[in-house]
Amino acid sequence: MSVFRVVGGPQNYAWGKLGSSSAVARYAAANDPEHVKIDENTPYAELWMGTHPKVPTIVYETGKPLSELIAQNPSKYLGDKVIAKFGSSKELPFLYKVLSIKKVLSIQAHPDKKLAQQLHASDPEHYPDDNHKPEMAVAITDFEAFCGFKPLAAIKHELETIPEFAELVGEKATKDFIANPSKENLKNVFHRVMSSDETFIAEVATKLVKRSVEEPSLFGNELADLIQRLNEQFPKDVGLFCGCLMLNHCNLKSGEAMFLQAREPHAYISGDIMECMAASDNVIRAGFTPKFKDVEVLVSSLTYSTNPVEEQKQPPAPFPRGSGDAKFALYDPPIDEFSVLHIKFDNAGKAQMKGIDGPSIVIVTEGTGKLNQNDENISLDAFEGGVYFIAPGAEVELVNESSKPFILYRAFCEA
Ligand code: 9C2
Ligand code: ZN
Repeated sequence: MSVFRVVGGPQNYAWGKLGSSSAVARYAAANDPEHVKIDENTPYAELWMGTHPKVPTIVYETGKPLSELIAQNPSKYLGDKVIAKFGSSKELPFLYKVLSIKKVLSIQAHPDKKLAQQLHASDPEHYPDDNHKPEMAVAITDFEAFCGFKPLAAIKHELETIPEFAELVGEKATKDFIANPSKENLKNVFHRVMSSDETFIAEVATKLVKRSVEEPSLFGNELADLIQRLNEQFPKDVGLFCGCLMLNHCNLKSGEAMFLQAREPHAYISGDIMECMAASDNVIRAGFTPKFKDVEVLVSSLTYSTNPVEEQKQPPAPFPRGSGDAKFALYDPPIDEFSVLHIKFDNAGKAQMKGIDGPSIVIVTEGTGKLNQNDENISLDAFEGGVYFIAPGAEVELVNESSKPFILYRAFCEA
């Protein structure tokens, strides 16, 4: 069979939305009602779909790992080009997720391949694999995030006008940056913030929050709100400085996407997204987190580039291999491991997708319909939360029998 149902696994990180308010919980429970009973007091943060050993996706019919099935016939399930390019005959090159975000995630960056190999060799407990993790977020709902450092001029302005920022950074580093707002001095400022003593951070953060309440216009009102909101989630945290003051704050509407290369700082703040990444779980964390922080590695590994938010967005492109009554939008970032295709029916109808030369995973995020592979007489019920594997080359027909929207997101790798 070249198209079949699979089951991913939820992750209950503390920042996830609670119980059935989380799309992750609803999708996971709908796709695997026998094993996932929603607990309304538990956060459901991420739904993983892929072959990463931490949460392996299972073939619904057999209850066995997808990677085991792939290993039995790698050419059929990955395709020879993907095997040759990525060197595995049982693992998917990408990891695909749904995220439902209630509280800010850790401020973080991900390693490139070289650093991932070093980190995994020296500290496998915190760096569970040796792969890089470039990633793309496609907004399902309104979505808010930190992405990349603010322009140097903006950081200079904040150091000049927000006394608590200058106080934390210290006189010399502040002066040096103001005199010469360079990459090197940005690294220095970031290092000063990240390596400050916790008691001192808490003291200065308390004053910063107070100032944001009393003089919001000094920050720009939106930033003052953000500081107060995130201070409620993580009181007096260093993230108020290294995140709110140093990183771009961006808002995406449903259908907008952003792509993050390795070694770029970011944190997701709120909303539901599809997230696709190279198959890795390597995270180097800085703030807003109870998890392990690795300040020295983080400071030494970032690129310190200051790209405008607009340049980090990944605009959708047409998908000429799709036809019929659905609208297709392709998010194809400059990376080999993955692309994401958004497929949307507004009304009843049929649509066709030609074969893709690599493996795919597709999830239904809204509505019901059919997923057909007509050469093999396969016709699967498609429902909200349903997840399916599509082998290389398989043509797929989608059917929306109702007049309600039917929406799917397909991640794939084509070498
Ligand atoms: O799973 C993040 C989740 O590591 N988002 O954040 O729980 O480690 O703080 P925490 C990861 C997610 O795929 C991601 O990279 N930017
Ligand atoms: Zn990330």
